[in-house]
Amino acid sequence: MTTVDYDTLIPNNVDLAGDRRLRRALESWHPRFIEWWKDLGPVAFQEDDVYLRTAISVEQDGWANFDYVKMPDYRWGIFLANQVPGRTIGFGDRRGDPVWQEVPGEHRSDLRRLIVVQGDTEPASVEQQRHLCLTAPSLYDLRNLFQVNVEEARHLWAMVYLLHRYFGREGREEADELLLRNSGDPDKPRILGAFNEPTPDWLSLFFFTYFTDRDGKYQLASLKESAFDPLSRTCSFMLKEEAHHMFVGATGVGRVVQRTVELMKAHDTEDVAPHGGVNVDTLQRYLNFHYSVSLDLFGAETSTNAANYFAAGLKGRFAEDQREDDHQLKGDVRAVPALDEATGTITSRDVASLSALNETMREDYTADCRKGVERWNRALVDVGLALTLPHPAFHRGVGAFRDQPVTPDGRLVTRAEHEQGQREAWLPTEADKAHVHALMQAVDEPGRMASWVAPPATGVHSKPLDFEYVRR
Ligand code: BYC
Ligand code: FE
Ligand code: FE
Repeated sequence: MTTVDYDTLIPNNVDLAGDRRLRRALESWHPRFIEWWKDLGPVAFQEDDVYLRTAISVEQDGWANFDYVKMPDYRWGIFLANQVPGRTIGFGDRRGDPVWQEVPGEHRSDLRRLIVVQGDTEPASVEQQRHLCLTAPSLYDLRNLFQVNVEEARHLWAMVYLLHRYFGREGREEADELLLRNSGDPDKPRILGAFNEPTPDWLSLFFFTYFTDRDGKYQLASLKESAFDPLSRTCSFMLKEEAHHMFVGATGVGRVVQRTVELMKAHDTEDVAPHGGVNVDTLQRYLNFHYSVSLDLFGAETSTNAANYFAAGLKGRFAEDQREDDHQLKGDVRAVPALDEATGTITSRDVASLSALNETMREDYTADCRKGVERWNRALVDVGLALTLPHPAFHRGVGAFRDQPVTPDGRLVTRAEHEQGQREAWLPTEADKAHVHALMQAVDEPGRMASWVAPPATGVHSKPLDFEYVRR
């Protein structure tokens, strides 16, 4: 068990008090972080009381405290899950060796890169979502948005701690850069594609937290396997918070679906847009967009980076210890999807399993995504409709299918056909966006919901639904 120091500027269980240099480095980063939060965090409500959860411990029970807090006063802390005594490396060439408490010189730049990429996504998502507080469909949703935002900012702290503590001057410089790149900035964009896309409305937010935060779940889970123990312990604790972000997405989309079905039945029509709802075909197009850009986040089907990270013990697979193979994969082969240029068809080819680890993770992710879609479809059965995940080759910007004219059901078509489908049927149309935009009217009366979304099943932390989750 590790003790939590909650009295200092930066709550932590990493004994900052005992490391003066590190503490001072982080304390000098702190005001820049606050400045960033005020400049690029939520555009309003910064001085209002929000009913938030704050991490206070890493134990199973009672790890979080719920209370009103003004966001700039949120206690962003540094928490590592408890050290597992005698932990050994679970995969790769060094499987069975003791894990590392310091960074081995030969893996310094790879580990730094992984931590920087991870760290870059966290503040990026806060930036993407900064305008949404003006149009929340309820106070309950507004509070959930802020909860996700403060925790993503805490995830930034988690990565900045690792950079400051283990990577010297270079690490401190990278930590500064994490505040200087900004989502969608033409000169200094965020590193990964999906984190430069705008999140212009709440429907996008619900799909983003379902699909893109779920990439976070898979990436963090694979970094949790790392031989670099502080990274492993950091990610382990982050995953606890991540569950709520995906909950916001899964229940958010579910509530929109539920409302759509109610309106369809009440008005006996598939077109619920005139009645203040979102049509199922619009939902499908939003789903197509967010799923496909999230698939890109896993990288190319074959990657020597991924193979090297695995062999070196830096990044494992999802649930590595539950897999029944040798955890080294030397000489193993598997099929990955491929484009056969000669025949113009989607096929597969055999490659070394080690180089296909991005694809392995993407498949695990897809199976997980499908579960939520099936749950949403249970509500849609009543009206004879269903949502589906598009084919993985659809609308891709990374890997074998990059910029290829593939339909959502996985057919390679002509460029002209593709362009038309993309504009009119497969991705959110201008009309979809205009309608969704028009629905985005803030509702700030406790307990009331916007027209396009059903109420959640329960409130937050056993508070009633009409609790004043955000107090102006
Ligand atoms: N956009 O060899 P490849 C989260 C680059 S989300 C732009 O396949 P690799 C969160 C790639 O960098 C989780 N560029 O790449 C969610 C490489 O560049 P270089 C975030 C891309 O290394 C919601 C080149 O293309 N965490 O936490 O095998 C809210 C060749 O690609 C993209 C992580 O990602 C892209 N989408 O795999 C808040 C974990 N994809 O080297 C937070 C850490 C690839 O040729 N990151 N490229 O210059 C990684 O493990 C790996 O970097 C990746 C890429 C899986 C992302
Ligand atoms: Fe995160
Ligand atoms: Fe998240």
